[in-house]
Amino acid sequence: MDLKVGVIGNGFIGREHIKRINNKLSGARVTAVNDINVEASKKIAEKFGADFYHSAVDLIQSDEVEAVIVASWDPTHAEFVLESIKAGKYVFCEKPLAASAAETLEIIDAEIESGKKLVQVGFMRRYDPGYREIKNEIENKEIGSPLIIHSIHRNRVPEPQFTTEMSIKNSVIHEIDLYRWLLGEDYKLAQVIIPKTSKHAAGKLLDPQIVLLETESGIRIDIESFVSCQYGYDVRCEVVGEEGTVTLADPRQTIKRKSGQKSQHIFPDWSDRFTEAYDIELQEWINDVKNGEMNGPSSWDGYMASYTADLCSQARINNKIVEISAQKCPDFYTE
Ligand code: ISE
Repeated sequence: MDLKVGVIGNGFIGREHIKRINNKLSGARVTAVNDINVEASKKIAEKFGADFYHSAVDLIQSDEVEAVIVASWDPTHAEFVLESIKAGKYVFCEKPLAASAAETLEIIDAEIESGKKLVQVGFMRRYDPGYREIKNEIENKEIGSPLIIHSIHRNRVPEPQFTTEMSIKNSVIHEIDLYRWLLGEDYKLAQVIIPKTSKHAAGKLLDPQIVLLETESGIRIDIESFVSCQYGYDVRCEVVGEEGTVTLADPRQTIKRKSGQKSQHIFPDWSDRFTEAYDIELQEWINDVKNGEMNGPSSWDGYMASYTADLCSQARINNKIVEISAQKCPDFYTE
C-alpha cells in the first residue's frame, strides 16, 4: 500500500518533491497539497490527482494524510512540524527546521513528549553519493586523521528576498550540518569574515562571506558562501588529512574537447546538482516511515545546525570569534 503524503508549500522544492514522489520513487503518493498561493496549488492538486487544502492544519489532521512534508517558507516550518507531532504523524521538514535555535528546542520538547521520533530534517547533502564516499574514506582512515576542510558554496543569483543572515541560515547551514556529520564532532569556535562586497550583491546583501569553524578536536573548516557569483552553481569540498586528501567531484560530468578547448558543464542550480541526493533522501524517508523508524537527520541535528548558524550570525554582527559551548544531546536521540 502506498504511503499517503501531504505536501505543505508548493513552491519550487515542494513541486520537485511532489513530482519525484509520484513519478520516480516507490511506495508513496501525494494525496494532499497546500500553499498560500491558492490558485497555483489547486493546479498542482489537479495535475497530480491530489486534494487541495486551504488550511495546512486541516491537511496535517486529514485521514487522507499519513505523513507530512513541510516545504513552505522557512519561518512557517516550526508551526507545521509541531502540528504534525501533535497529530502523531511523521514529518519531513526542509531545512532549516525552524527560524531559530530556540524554536527548534520547542520541537525537540514536543517530540520527546510524544515518545516517538517523528521528525526528519531535509539536509539532503548527507545523501549525495560523493559526500557519502568522503565519509567512508574518513571512517576507513584512508587519508588519516582529518585536519582541515576547505569548501565553497556558490549560487548564481539569490532569491530577491535573500538577506546577509540567510547566507548562513539558509545556505551555509548545509555545510554546518554536513561537516558535523562527516567528522562526527561538534563545533567549538565560529568566525565570519566579510571580504569586499560584489557589485552584483543586491541591496544591502553582504556577499561573499567566509565562515570559519573549529571543531572540538581542533579541525579547521573554511566555507566561502557566495550567493551571487553569476556563473552557476558550484559546490566544492576538500578534506585534508594527515596522509592524503579527498575532494568532492561533480556527478555525471563529462569533459568536452573541441576547437582547441577543453570544457565542462557547470550546474545551473542546486536542484540539478543534487537531484540524486534528493531522490535517495526521500526514498529512504518513505521506506523508514513505512518501517516505523526515523534514521535520517533528526530534530537534534536540526537544532545543532540552527544553534551553530545563530552563533555564526552573532560572530558576523559583532565581528568577533564566538565560542560555541557544548550541548548535551538528549538520550532520546542516541538510543
Ligand atoms: C537553498 O535553499 C538550498 O537549499 C541550496 O542547496 C543552497 O545552495 C541555496 O543557497 C539555498 O538558498
